[in-house]
Amino acid sequence: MNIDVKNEKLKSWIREVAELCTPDDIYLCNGSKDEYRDMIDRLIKAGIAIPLEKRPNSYLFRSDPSDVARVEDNTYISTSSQAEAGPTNNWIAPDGLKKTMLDLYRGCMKGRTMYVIPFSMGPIGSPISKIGIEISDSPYVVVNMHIMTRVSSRVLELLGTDGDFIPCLHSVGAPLAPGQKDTKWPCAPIEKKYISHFPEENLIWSYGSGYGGNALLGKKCLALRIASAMARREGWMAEHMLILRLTSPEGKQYHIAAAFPSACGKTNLAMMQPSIAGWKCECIGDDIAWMKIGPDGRLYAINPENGFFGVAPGTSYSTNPMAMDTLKENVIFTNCALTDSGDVWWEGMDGDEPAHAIDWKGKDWTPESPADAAHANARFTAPAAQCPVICKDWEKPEGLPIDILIFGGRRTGVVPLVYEAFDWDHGVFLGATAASETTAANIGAVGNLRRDPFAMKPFCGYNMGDYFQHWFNMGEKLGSKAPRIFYVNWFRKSQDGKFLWPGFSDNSRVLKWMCERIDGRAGAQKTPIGLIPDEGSLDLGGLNISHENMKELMSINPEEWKAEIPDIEKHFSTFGNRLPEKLKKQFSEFIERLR
Ligand code: TSX
Ligand code: MN
Repeated sequence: MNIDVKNEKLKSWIREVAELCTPDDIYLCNGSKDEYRDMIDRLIKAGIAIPLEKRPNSYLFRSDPSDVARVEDNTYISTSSQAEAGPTNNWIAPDGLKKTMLDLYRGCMKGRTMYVIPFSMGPIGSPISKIGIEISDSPYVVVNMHIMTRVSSRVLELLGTDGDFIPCLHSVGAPLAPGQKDTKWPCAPIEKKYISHFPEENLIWSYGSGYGGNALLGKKCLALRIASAMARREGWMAEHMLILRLTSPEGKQYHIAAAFPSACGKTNLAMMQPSIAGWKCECIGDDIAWMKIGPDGRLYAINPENGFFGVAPGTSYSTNPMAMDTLKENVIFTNCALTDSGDVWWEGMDGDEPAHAIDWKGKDWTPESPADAAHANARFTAPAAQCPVICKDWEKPEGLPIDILIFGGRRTGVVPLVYEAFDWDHGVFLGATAASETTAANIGAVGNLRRDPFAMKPFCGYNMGDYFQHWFNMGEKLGSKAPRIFYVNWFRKSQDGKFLWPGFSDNSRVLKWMCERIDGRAGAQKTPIGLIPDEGSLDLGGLNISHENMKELMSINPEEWKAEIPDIEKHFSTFGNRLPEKLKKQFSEFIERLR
């Protein structure tokens, strides 16, 4: 082995993996700009990265058509007992899963270079940060990790000889025979894809996919699945939440963390610019929050990531201008369309569709083509630091104090625009019952109601019943210093099928109401589901919304809510004896209030 590392655990792990996967070469990454440049240059020469004339230092990649999204059915939480993984996770016993995967890993890097990627989730050296090392045979993974995490040799220095790290092993699962020509996006067939987590030993093994959350192991695998299990053991929280700072005209700052299932516009809210005069909004993160109780007893959050890995289709100057301005340079695009002028394009972008483009599969496309030009899950990978509204304190090592937690979902009916939980425990009930109607962007039939507790269903690294209990435990520790909890639904429709709420920038009005609740300046009315804004307490100034529409938007129909009870019961019953007593109590009190 020709590479020089001082950390004993790392040294032996690299040797072990090299002997198992038998790569042609081993390369230790240092995270430098030169390294990025070199990798990109080689990918351009191989025809894998397409430089974009219109965006400096930006490149388009096209994945294999079979490798376009996270593979939830092939994702495993491998704990010694199945009960520990719980009903929301796929489970295989560690011994069996490791045996299967070792057979796949044997010789899997033949003909390839094995990259060793030292990275930090969270600012390097922050007390909340965690160090991971990803070993991967994918240069696409290396360049994306450069943007999404802090890749640096400083991480190795920090590790010293005996520091600990989270090993993240990744292979695209496509060894090359001598002389065999490589494909542009090597990967394994679906039945050989495994995204495996061993939370009892902080270990990640991913095989067969080169895409996003399957391959960039710092994100969903480490920062959510493994971190959530660590967080429970260590008394903190790893959540699927955006983080933002709202500043009032008087200059008072409020920090908000919000959890939404996919297709609810989390990245849009993270970068939202208020429509109300004098209020300012800054982005801290768009996907993951790690939260710890600080020395003053409050809950402090950091964004462990270094970039945005966002869905491109639907992103435009009208839905998210700050994201569009983030994407001007230094971006990796995946599965977007390529225009004749050397730019990327996707469905929902501003302006006219191009008369001709190359679609995400590399084929000619015109507006007459039956299929979309960009894949519905096409992505941008962009440095968070170049977002025009990134908060100047986004990398504060101690994090930022959270005042407000928000849950939400996409519901055409039943759920009002906003309501507040009576207290922390009631807020946990709201998070645990959070649900969203499926859209074309999800799997399954459009319009089905899917329970996605805390937006963590695909990301909780242990039994979700225990996760609910962990939330109650955190509430007890936080006591009167706990953030207040709210539930929102931007997507309620009128009888004639029109969105009742303008959403986007006008969501600032809802956030303002929450801030005024915190300060005791806005009134609320008790209803069976929670506290809703007093009439006149939501700032609707300058908004063209009729009194009738506002009434419909905020209406609570007890009969409709009673109709939700059987589904919540079914949802809760899946957790068996792991369902916390406190959640049963919340549920029966909810039913009682609806009587
Ligand atoms: O992201 C959204 N947000 C949050 C924004 C900060 N979207 C897009 C969701 C898909 C990812 C929304 N869509 C929001 C919203 O608040 N609201 C809606 C529904 C809606 C769509 C269009 C209009 C109004 C509401 N108006 C016109 O088209 C003019
Ligand atoms: Mn996410």
